[in-house]
Amino acid sequence: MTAISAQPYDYEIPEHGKMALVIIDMQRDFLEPGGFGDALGNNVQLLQAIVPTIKELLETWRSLSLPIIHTIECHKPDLSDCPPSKLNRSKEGLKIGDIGPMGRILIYGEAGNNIIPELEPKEGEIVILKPGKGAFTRTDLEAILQERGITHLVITGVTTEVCVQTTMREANDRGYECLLVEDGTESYFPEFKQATIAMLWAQGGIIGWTSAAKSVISAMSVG
Ligand code: TIU
Repeated sequence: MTAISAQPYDYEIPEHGKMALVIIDMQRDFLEPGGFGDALGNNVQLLQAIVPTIKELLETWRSLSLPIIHTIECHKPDLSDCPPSKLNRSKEGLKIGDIGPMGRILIYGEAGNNIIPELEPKEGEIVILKPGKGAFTRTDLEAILQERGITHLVITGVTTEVCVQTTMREANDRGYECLLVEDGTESYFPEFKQATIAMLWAQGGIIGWTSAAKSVISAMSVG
């Protein structure tokens, strides 16, 4: 067994097949102009920086035949899975379900809802469609992890303090050992990203670990 150099201390790599790469919501809706992130008033360009890093992690997992999980934040066309508490958050701009330049905002199957081409899932990789921020909420993720014996999650994606942090907290409460890749996650608010990283591993790793992608990749290559 080897370990990844991480904060607040090393993260031990489990036996082969038990550690999944989780890529959260790397969709056009969050990374490109005209999507959901843009409609909420954010500078979506900020999220582009992590694409090559996640791609490198993805290629590492693929080369080692390890489990890969992609998530997509999306809703049904009739919005029956989008409660008013989510639909009515923003008072300005396009809302979920409205027609934007890449199709209906945050609706499954629309062009803007797809994962960006650079990180497109391959056959055999798990894709979780999630209506909430957390990837365990109203999805089959927990059942899939249990069925496959996955115990460790290396987490990437957007945005750090919203869907990424919520998912990591949900996972930790369910008993999964989680490591967030610091340069594999991004926020529209750099200060929120930094605060999230610090709060996840404070108090002796209260929610889990964080590490740099190069530390993850080098440990995987050795192991
Ligand atoms: N708005 C924002 O920061 N995030 C989301 O709405 N969803 C995700 O984080 N994926």
